[in-house]
Amino acid sequence: MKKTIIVTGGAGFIGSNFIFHMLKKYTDYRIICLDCLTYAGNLSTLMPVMDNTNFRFVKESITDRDAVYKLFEEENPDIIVNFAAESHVDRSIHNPEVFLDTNIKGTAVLMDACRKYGIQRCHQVSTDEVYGDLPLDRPDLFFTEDTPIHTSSPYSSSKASADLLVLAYHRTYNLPVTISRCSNNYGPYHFPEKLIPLMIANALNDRPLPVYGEGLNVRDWLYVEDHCKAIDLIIHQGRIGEVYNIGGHNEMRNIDIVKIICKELGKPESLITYVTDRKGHDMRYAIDPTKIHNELGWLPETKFADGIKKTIQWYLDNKEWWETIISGEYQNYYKKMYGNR
Ligand code: NAD
Ligand code: TDX
Repeated sequence: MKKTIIVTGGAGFIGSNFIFHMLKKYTDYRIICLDCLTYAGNLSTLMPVMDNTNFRFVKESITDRDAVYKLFEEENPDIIVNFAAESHVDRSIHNPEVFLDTNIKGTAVLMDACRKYGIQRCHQVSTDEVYGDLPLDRPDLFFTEDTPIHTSSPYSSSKASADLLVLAYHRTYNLPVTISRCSNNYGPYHFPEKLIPLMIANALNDRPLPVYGEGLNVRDWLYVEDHCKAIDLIIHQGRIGEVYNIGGHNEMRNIDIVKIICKELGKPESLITYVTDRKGHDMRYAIDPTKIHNELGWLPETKFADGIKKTIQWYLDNKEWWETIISGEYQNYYKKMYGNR
């Protein structure tokens, strides 16, 4: 059945991949991207779908109540999927405030709109970081949906606050919500401030590869398309009021990721430079995806060995996309973050 879906944050990494997935799979759905185009939002990413008559782009902030209400009045959406967020942990350590505004207050505005105008499903895209971290010497431990919230950074605290609000709106106002908590994504259109695209871009430019601390921190990597497919399943078949963890049991140490990138690009490991560690750096993330597998039949399809090759090839084929980004304001960011590290 035809649906209208508002996708917030759709000019960013995962949101744009989700829009591509949905427009391709559901040719009768109307998809509206609501994005205020922060430094992380990129309209050029959405160019391939701009002329699609089932797609509309709206440049507004999720924190702007009037703009959000107006959009709900215009579009009468069936579903909203909230990707819009400040998403970079390092930036949250330098400047937490915007994380609170966007990630918490913005989420509340969207849910108020859902209450006021009605909605079939309000889906919150959350993160495994709300569970805090796991020790390196306990490989038997994983995050389940019942793992207590225990955050480390202003970023993860803001995401956890949003999750709590979403669940409160469900219990208090009966809002039909779902939440997904995914592990680290990688793939096309990943902003080059994050580990994998930053290392690819630096390696291609023969610049140092800044590994925090000793590079032993572990992340659980998932190809972005697999995340998008999981959200697609949850918004159509997930149980209202439920949280679903998403992850593919693909734990890797940062240093090993960087070495793989060097190898794939034929660059020397001597580019690797160990720099001062991130403050409060989480040691290990590891998702137990049993619930989404058992209830919705979801399983990741892309193996890391294939996904990282595809991703690197995408960055080689789309140099203009990331070179434009790193030639602008990004230079100041890079100096501030890595200059004296
Ligand atoms: P991103 O930083 O690439 O994109 C965020 C997008 O949100 C940008 O297009 C930006 O312009 C937009 N945005 C920011 N503030 C906004 C506002 N006030 N109003 C409207 N739009 C706004 O982020 P991403 O990596 O694509 O992450 C998307 C979501 O997924 C986030 O909620 C993040 O917490 C979550 N998540 C990310 C990962 C990951 O590995 N990247 C993993 C798990 C969960
Ligand atoms: O230059 C770097 N050097 C480095 O060693 C960068 C940018 C990162 N790192 C390390 C820090 C982390 O241990 O690599 C790991 C991954 O870092 P990020 O790419 O910044 O991701 P992370 O902090 O794990 O958070 C990501 O996954 C969960 C996303 O950015 C979040 O939005 C998501 O919620």
